[in-house]
Amino acid sequence: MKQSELAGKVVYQIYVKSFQDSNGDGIGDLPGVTSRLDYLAGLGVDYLWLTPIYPSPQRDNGYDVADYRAINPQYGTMQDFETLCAEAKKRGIGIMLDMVFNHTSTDHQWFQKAIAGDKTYQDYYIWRDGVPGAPPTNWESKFGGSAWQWEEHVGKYYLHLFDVTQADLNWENPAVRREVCDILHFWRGKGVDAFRFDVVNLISKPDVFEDDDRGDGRRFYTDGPRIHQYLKELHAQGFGDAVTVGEMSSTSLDNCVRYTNPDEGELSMVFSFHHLKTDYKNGDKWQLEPNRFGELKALLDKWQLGMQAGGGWNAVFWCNHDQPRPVSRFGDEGRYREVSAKMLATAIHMLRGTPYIYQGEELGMTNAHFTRLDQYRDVESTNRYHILKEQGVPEEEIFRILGARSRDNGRTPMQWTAGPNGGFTTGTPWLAVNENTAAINAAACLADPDSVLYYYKKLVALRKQYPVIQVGEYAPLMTGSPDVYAYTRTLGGETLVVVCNFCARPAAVTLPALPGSPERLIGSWDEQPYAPSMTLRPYEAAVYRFAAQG
Ligand code: TEU
Ligand code: CA
Repeated sequence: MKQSELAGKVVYQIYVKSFQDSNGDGIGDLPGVTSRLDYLAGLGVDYLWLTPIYPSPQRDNGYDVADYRAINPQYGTMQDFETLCAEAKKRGIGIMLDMVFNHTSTDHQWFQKAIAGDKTYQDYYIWRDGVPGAPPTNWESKFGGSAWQWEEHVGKYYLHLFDVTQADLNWENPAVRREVCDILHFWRGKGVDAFRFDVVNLISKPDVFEDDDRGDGRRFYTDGPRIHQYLKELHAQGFGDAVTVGEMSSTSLDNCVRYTNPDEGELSMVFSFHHLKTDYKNGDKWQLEPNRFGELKALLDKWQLGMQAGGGWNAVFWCNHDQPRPVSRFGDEGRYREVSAKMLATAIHMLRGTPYIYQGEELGMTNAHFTRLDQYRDVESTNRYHILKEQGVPEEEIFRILGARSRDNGRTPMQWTAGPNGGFTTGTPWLAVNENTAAINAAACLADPDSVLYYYKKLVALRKQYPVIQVGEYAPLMTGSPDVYAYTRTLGGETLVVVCNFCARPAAVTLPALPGSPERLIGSWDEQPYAPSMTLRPYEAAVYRFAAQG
């Protein structure tokens, strides 16, 4: 799809396991998604990104794939999937599938054949000699511990950048790359024309594996030596017309321009995460620090300007199934919850790029605030609990850290109603529903014309209505402000001025003195007229449109 078309699209991300349970087993499923299509169509979104729906031991909730061409029976049948696709299509909505090709589950038949001695399938993975207790390199798994696991049947170590049950695939092997293409063609044959590629910039490993004397090894395999070659191959194999988004772990702007400039023939767009690490201390997710707002703004500006100058294309977002809830992280959970949710949405949805809405974000859902280990399900979080415990961190501090950073914050079930389990399930939910579903739920939002939900609906509609939002030039404003993120979008003689007060106190702003009297397209508070000097209320966002003169 061309960037000019992508510019008018909005993607809604569904964490299937937590979206809607249809059969009372406490686990979200595909018929559940189908039952909510009218709600999703009401938002005006164009694609539904489904997190992995394939057979999996669920060690990493589906990002440990055991069969790429089937449906996890917990989520339903292939018929359920085909029904979902057909029903979504009737509503003008496409399905985006999540493709996890950096690794497979060790339950996958490829890995099982490898450890049974099949040399063909051993070459599907990454093995290195060593002796038990002495891994080939000091690389660390992103889920903690060594990135190498000794496999006694093979008598070698295998690489796992994530969980020990997620064995990295050997993309140097043409047979692996052929398998990937076959899998994509299989789903294309089902009418799927959009794909998310999980940590795709990690698939190209270095020719030589060596210890990292200044990090966890990521500098050797991130945006690796043959990554652009592999993505070009995929594109040439008939996926150039599909909508493709690459999740880029610890990537660089230069690479992301190359990944997404249409002239390169690689991907449609990318997720980068630098703007979601400005509350990390020393780059460590598990060391809490107040959000460095100046750094956040500078990163948003850098990536908007850099991708714009390079002809690249950003997916623009605050959250997904790996991130805490933005209202809790960057906004306010209390008095200004709805206002701050609207402000955060405005900041993203007026940007140059394709916006992503993560389930529940449109309701202003918040973090879970779990206080016991048995409430957590995320392997990264439970691993981290034990690591912090072994480091002697007090239990109370551990739960403060997990409460702020755990991926389970974004995975608590969708809050549909104020009723039992938020209307997500009639059974026992696999992960507890946030108790505040009593007040924060879709039913309440649908009944309130001033709700966060209708604000998102309007943002989506504005993108479709105004080319200046889709393809207008981005330029920063007020870059030195400690409280306000502001920018313009211009197209022809038309200018949007976007201002967002990220603070719980009023903020004075100095804005361009442009000719004409603008209309306010949207705002998180009731309207105030535009003036070059004005004061924004707490968490106030507003978008003013100056029409072309003459
Ligand atoms: O995430 C990549 C990844 O690194 C995330 O796990 C995130 O950066 C990290 O949790 C932040 O601490 C993708 C998927 O989105 C994630 O759910 C999977 O667990 C991971 O890859 C492995 O497939
Ligand atoms: Ca179910």
